[in-house]
This record gives sequence, structure tokens and C-alpha cells, in this order.
Amino acid sequence: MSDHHVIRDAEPERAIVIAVWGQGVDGEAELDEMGELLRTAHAVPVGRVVQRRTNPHPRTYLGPGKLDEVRALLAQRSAEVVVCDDELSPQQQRQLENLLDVRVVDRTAVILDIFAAHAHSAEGKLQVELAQLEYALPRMRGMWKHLERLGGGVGTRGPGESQLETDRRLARGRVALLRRRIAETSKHRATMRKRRAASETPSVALAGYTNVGKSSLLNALTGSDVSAANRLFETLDPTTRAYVFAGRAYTMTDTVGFIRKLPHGLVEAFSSTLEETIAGDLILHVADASASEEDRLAQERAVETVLDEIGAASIPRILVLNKVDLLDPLTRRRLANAYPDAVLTAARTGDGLEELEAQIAAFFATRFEAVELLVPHTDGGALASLYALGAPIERDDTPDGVVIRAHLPEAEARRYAAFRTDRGGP
Ligand SMILES: Nc1nc2c(ncn2[C@@H]2O[C@H](COP(=O)(O)OP(=O)(O)OP(=O)(O)O)[C@@H](O)[C@H]2O)c(=O)[nH]1
Ligand SMILES: [Mg+2]
Repeated sequence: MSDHHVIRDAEPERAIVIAVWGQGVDGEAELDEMGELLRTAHAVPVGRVVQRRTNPHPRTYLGPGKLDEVRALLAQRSAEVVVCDDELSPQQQRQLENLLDVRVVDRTAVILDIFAAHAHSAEGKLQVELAQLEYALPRMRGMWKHLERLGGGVGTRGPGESQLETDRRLARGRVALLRRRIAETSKHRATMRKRRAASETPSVALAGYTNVGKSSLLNALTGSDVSAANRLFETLDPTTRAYVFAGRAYTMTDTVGFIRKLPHGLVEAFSSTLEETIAGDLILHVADASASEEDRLAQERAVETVLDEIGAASIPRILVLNKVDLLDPLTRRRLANAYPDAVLTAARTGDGLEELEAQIAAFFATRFEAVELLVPHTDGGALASLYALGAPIERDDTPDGVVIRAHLPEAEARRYAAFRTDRGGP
């Protein structure tokens, strides 16, 4: 698949970005984002060619006149690759490469490359490889062009063609293997999650567009040290942290960020991780308060689309507008007025974090009960399982037994009803 790769160790590659905008569409922000993607993939955008038309040209993406423009710009800017802001059909990509005589890469390939470079866990790597193979399969071709010519005649299969068939078969076999492996790891994770769910520790998931500050919020709230950087898709592997606030234990999960036109193959490959990590009790939808309104809304829509796709649409959520430290007071007040239910935060300065914690606590408040228990010394099992819940416990050893004060999830509180001293038994 090396012919789709943008990432190079040496000098960043110089790229001309091409895009098609429908009537009345302003894709400036999206093209800026493409620039960010390219920089993350160690390439530099050195020019752009945009065509206004209702739909991309079916065979060549851009029309013939615009292709001349691209050709001229390639030479003028000494660019060596053309990057398309949309996913190209295999035919479009092939045509463009033939007509322009340079490598042509589409948005999906760029995102796949970044994912490949940022995947650390074994499962993340498998998922990216799966998405890459699915993407490459219909695009496999051309490596044996010189042999293809030997085939020629009607009904004959040249050696080039049969080699391609072999390669495709190998790739399909690998796809099947990857799917099985991913299914196995995700089964294991599902077991872990069930264990967590059984403890009824409330779980909070961070979701949102890439680079909005999800990992920074996780770090600020839980005192962790998850990698946060001004790069797109810094986080790929989900991280779950235990977290105690106002005497209650929670888990908080940070996972991959979303982006407009997130390649479907990636969503599919990552769906098991996403479903399990996002399927918490509460989603914090984190958005960038410092983005323009239009941009932010487009980003929020992209996030909602993916949440929908992975079946998380019905999970309650709190909108968190992060990076408010970048706003002037007036804009900040306007935002607060426009989104009365949202929490304004700045992970960087700690601003608004208390308010966020209070909102999370309020959301779960109905699900917790303050209990006082007297557990007989003979009942070590009950004590052990109480501790296993992970909730902070106040403990007092008395001659009659162990006195416990804790906030327990309602279901757990019921389970220990027989030990309760703060109100009648069952
Ligand atoms: N000014 C400002 N910058 C912030 C804030 N929170 C995060 N950042 C910066 O935004 C960039 C992205 O932060 P991350 O926490 O990595 O964002 P993320 O949402 O986890 O990003 P991905 O993992 O790539 O999806 C980093 O450079 C952070 O330092 C904030 O409240 N204010
Ligand atoms: Mg992150």
C-alpha cells in the first residue's frame, strides 16, 4: 500500500490540494482543516485549486480546464503530490494520476495514514490495517502493467492479471483474519466492560471533534497524564481512568476524535472500540468554543453523525464548550447565553471544571444513595465486595462489626439493605 502513503521521513512532501465546492458552499474552513491534516501527515500544502460545480466530474473529479490549472501549479510550486479533499473513486484516482503524471492521494488515504502513524495498541493497529486494506483492495492495480500487455487478446488472462488476482486473494484472506482478531480482542474488552458495569460505577465518555481538548479535559479532571498535543488524531486508543469527585467514584473514558467525512471504513473498523467506550452512562460532547460558529456547528454535526452510526445517539449528553480562555469576555457571555445548558470550560486554565464536575455529579445524583452499614466481622465477603465497587468508603471498626459510610449506586445500596443501620432492612 506504500503508493498511498503521504508520510515520509525526509523533507515534507509538497502538496497541491484540490476540491470541488457546490454552489454557495464556502469550504475555506474545510480546506484549512485539510492543511492541518497534511501537516499532521508531514506534508505541506503549497497551493490549492477549487472548482465550483454541483458534482465532481465522474471520471476525473475536476473538469479538463481545472486540470490544466493543476498541472501549471504543480510545475510552478514544485509540488510532487496532489491531494483531494474528498474520497476519490478508484477510477478517478487512476485517471488523475495518468493525466497529471504525479501521485494522487485522497482525504481518506491521508486520514488512514495519520491513524496508522498514531495507532499504538495492538488492537488499534489491527483496526487501522483493516481499514487500509479495505481501502486498498478496489485500488490494487498497475504494479504489473508491463505484464498486463502480454495478455491482450479476447478471453485470455495475462500473467499481470493473474498476479493481481493472487494479490487480491491474499489481501482478502488478510482482511478475514484481521476481522477475526479484532472480534476476539473486542470480546475480551466487552468482558472487562461488563465487569465495570456490574460494579455500577457510573461511566462518563468524552466524545468530540479531533483537537478540541478531550484528552486535556481528562487530564485536568482525573489528574492523569494522557498525551495531548496540537495535532489531529493524537488519541486513537481509548483510555479509561477512575476518578473520584464529591465522595463518588466514576470512570472517565477518552477516545478517538471525529472529523468531517471520517472514512466509513475507519468508523467500521473502530466501531467495536467506539461502541464500547462511548456506550457509557453519560457522554460529554466536547466542542471548541474558540472555533467560528459555523465551523463549530459543522463539527458538532459530524460528531452527532458518528455517534448515531455507532448506536450511541440515545445516550444522554452534556455539551462542553472548551478553550473559552481564548475568547474575549463579550463572546464568552454570548456563547453562555446561546447555550444555557452547556458548560464552558478551559482545560488549560482549569476554568469551569468545578461547574462541569457539579453537572456530572448532578446527573448521577439520583442514582446514588448515601448509606450507613454495619457489617459483622464474620462477613468478610460482603466487606471485600464493597471495596471492590471502588467507591470511597469511610470505615470504622467497632466491637459489633465494621461501620461503613459510603455513597453507593442505588442497585448496590439495595443489595446491602440487610446491613443498613440508617433505615429499615428489606
Ligand atoms: N487554549 C486552550 N487550548 C487547549 C485547551 N484544551 C486543550 N487545548 C489545546 O488543544 C490541543 C488539543 O488538545 P487535546 O487534549 O490533545 O485534544 P483532543 O480532543 O484529545 O484531540 P485528539 O486526541 O487529537 O482528538 C492541545 O494543543 C491542547 O493544549 C483549552 O482549554 N484552552
Ligand atoms: Mg486526545
